[in-house]
Amino acid sequence: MDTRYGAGVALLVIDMQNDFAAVGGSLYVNGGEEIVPGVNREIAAATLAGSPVFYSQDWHPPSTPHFVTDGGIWPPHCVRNTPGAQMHPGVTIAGEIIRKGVDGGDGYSAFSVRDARSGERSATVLGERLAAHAVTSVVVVGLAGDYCVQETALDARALGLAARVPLPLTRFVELAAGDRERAVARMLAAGVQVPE
Ligand code: VGL
Repeated sequence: MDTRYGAGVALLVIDMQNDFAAVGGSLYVNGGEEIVPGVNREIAAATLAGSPVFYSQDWHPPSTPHFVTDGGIWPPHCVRNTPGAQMHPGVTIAGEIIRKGVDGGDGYSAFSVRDARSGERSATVLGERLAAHAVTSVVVVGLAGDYCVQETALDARALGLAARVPLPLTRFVELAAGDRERAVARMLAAGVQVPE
């Protein structure tokens, strides 16, 4: 990856959890485990250059309108305190873990959570953490490219940050055929760099 880390740049590692990244996970994203070595190299490069690394962790209650069992669209996944919610054991942890989806919100973006019932948005601590580090540019890797990675990158742009999503370091759910292309197009339109 030709990303240059250093002052003002942060690495965001999105939802590298067993339910998404491990074969057999309840919302396994095809090929999720394949990106672990590359993500670790990125974490090492960021750390070496002094860039902060932040991790998001989906952390749902057992019952949430996000799940198909309660009116949502997703199989139950990343239920707090279960093995599926734990980080993939292969991923190096070298920074703060920020939980999302904690109170029944959807938790797609690492920056903000939307309550499925009221539609109300609330911010996670990520925005303030980045501001405290004077971050102006983020690299977003992890899962999944058409959901949490995309929403995080779009929120970063909305906050005025430069954002980059290296495609080799994500994988896509592709709930519907073409979701990958649509996600890439939407990110490009928002000014996200999406290198192949
Ligand atoms: C995600 C679907 C549902 C993700 C989370 O991490 O991209 N996808 N919840």
